[in-house]
Amino acid sequence: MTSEPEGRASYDAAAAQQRWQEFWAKDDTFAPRDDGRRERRYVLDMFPYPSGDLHMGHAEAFVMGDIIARYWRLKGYDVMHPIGWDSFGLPAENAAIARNAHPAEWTYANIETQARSFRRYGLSLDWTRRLHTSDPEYYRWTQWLFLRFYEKGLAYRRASYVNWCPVDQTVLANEQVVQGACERCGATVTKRKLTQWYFKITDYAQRLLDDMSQLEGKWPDRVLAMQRNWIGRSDGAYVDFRIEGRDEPVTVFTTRPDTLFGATFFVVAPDAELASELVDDEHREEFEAYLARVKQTSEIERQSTEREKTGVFLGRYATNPVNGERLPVWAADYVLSEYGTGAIMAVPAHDQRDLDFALTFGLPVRVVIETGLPDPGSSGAATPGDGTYVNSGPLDGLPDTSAGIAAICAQLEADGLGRAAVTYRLRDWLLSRQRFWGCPIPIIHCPACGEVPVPDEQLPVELPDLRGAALAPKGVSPLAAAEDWVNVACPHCGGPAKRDADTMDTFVDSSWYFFRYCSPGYTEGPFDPADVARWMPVAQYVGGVEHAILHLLYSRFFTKVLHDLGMVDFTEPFSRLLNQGQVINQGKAMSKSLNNGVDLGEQIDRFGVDAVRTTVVFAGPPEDDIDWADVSPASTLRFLQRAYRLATEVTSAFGADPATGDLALRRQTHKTIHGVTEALESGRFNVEVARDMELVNATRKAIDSGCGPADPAVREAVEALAVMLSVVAPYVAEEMWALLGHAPSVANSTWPEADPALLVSESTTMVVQVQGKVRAKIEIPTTLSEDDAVALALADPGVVRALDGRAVRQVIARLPKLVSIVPEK
Ligand code: ANZ
Ligand code: ZN
Repeated sequence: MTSEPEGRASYDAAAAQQRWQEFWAKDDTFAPRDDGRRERRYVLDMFPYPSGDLHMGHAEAFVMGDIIARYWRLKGYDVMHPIGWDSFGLPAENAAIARNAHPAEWTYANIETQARSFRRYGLSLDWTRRLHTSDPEYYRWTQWLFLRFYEKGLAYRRASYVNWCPVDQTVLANEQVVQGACERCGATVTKRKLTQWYFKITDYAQRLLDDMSQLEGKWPDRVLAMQRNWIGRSDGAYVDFRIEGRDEPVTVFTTRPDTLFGATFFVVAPDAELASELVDDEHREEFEAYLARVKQTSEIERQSTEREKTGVFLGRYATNPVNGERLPVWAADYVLSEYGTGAIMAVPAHDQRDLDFALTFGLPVRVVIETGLPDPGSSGAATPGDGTYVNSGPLDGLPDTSAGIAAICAQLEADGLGRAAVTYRLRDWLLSRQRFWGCPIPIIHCPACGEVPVPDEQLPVELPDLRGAALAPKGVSPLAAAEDWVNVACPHCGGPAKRDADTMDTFVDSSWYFFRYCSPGYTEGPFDPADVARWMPVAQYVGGVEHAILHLLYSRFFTKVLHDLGMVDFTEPFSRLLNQGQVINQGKAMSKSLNNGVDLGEQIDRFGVDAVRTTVVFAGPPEDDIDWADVSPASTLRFLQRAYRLATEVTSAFGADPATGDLALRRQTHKTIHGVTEALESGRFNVEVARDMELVNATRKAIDSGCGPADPAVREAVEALAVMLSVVAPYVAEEMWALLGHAPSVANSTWPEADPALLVSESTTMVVQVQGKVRAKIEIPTTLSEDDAVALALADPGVVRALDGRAVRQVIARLPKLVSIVPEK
């Protein structure tokens, strides 16, 4: 398309944005009615963090949710599409330290900036439900929920080695350690032994797996796969080993109990209590030195198969329960303290990690499964697969692994030496943080009574007013140093006690916010169960794949606990999930160092909100990444201007009957409605834009060289366009709607319906047979009458030749596809 001719009407994006933002705000256009007259649907965008102004990533994520919300509203659903902020967290605290301010100042200023930008971006949000997790009236309920978890034994404290970020001076969950580094600041993470709070999510491991059946086909497959891997169910057995000189047996977890006869040594995690307990005096010094090194090593490194194996002999022996063999006990860091039981039987012939270790330290390798592959001891390659049992006592001769496992488990069980078992990779959720800007943990530590929950009626435990240097990281929570705040009377005995000075991981705040949206002002609980029952589960959740694991897993866990508390009657919070792609530039993620950032505000200033939104949507399916170097907001803007101009040209009267209009254009209009509806239903939002473009072109042609602007078919086309476009480009659509004579707003109109009669294709190929042989193929209008069709067939030269002067005895017409002619003999 060429550029716009001078002097034609065009829409003023900035003025339209101003006008309609004001209208939508005043009219509360996007607040749900909640009157039960329409089916309810809850559309949720992932919780924004107030890090700064909106960026291109937000532009993509939020337009996808907005399309769904607007489309459903037009389809007649009562849509709830709320907004709020996940407003606790470290960046605010670090900014506050740097500026000698309170984290709230930075946080709430950023929220205001983002809120303005969300409004400008034309999102159909319900602002009446707005919440912030750092508001005391919100975190009161985060604390209340914590206490319910605590009462159920699902929140508990224990000492263990935890990931420690030396820069942020706080513990990190395993999930927040990325390749051995702190997810936030990049510092190398080390281990510290600390007493921390955990949520017992492991109690829900199996349900988190099982309930995924509800999400199959509704969540992206890759997200389900990531959840499944993270939970990591492993089927195997526990086997008890005697350790010489120790009364208690030590249990190992193995997925291959059938290789028990091939165990040649025994390994415990160096950082497990057991290792320090087992090591004899002769090896203690060496062991302590090794343990110190292990603590500097991240769990990811420890699991790397590339790394050379390290370890220390502990001077002790275990006894193989099935054959009484003496197995040397080692400590080695490839065994993790927090998985299984923290101890293993090593079967080097059939486990690569064990083989690498055996070859490094000269330990024996014994094959107990003959696989036909080269001997592991000499090849260096373990043979983990199926084969024939050898050297395995009662297992010898069994046909396969599952028979072997069943047999050995039965025997172990009969002898009281083991049992079939399931373990999970999933660990309990470490939720305490030694930082200020988070939700305080509502527990009081009393020297006499121990842990005492803060009584419900004393919630919220509000943060004290600390700012600037008082927040600087010092290894313990800044709250611990706030004397006035931390020292309290024990609610139980009245004696001097101290508040728990840690705050909660912000993932706790965001694990239940979607419930609060259903009744944001509720004061009797975190939410009104009746409101939640009406609106939830969320019909459509939209957000980035970076939340594929933790946020979703934690939200699913919270939902199940709320279910068990009798507060909700469903077990999965999000019925459908859409992961939008990312916006990149010149093939790479946008970054300061590459200087390839695209500023959303600047794009909007240049092209207007509608053009930016439409460009994002048109670039490809929502799941795909968009390279901003490959798209053209300028040409998108020209398309929107062409659409707008159509609305300025319609001259037929408001309400003119389209049935009297141009048939070809009507067909195009209804084909477009049909195609766009299908595209939106199947999440191919880019296709809607392409179809709308075709209809704009067809309407243009109809006005310029066809039926002209007064034809009611033109009005019908432009009205349909305005409604359809409104989900993507709401401002220009509102302008068009007004130009067409409608009262505001197009958001309150209804989605157009395609007339099936206008969807049949306009022409088709009719086959003409003479005596069963095809003699002609004729292009005919699908609506051609039978008489006309038969006349056309009989006049066709090929048919005339085939008849060769014979009279016609019979004509069978199956229109519009076939006319079959039977001549006289
Ligand atoms: C003996 C054996 C023989 C094993 C064999 C495997 C193959 P997944 O599948 O990941 O659950 N293991 C158990 N606890 C461990 C820990 N704390 N740290 C490191 N490794 C541990 O892995 C289970 C297998 O990993 C277990 O089965 C154990 O090695 C090892 F031919 O036991 B196996
Ligand atoms: Zn007390």
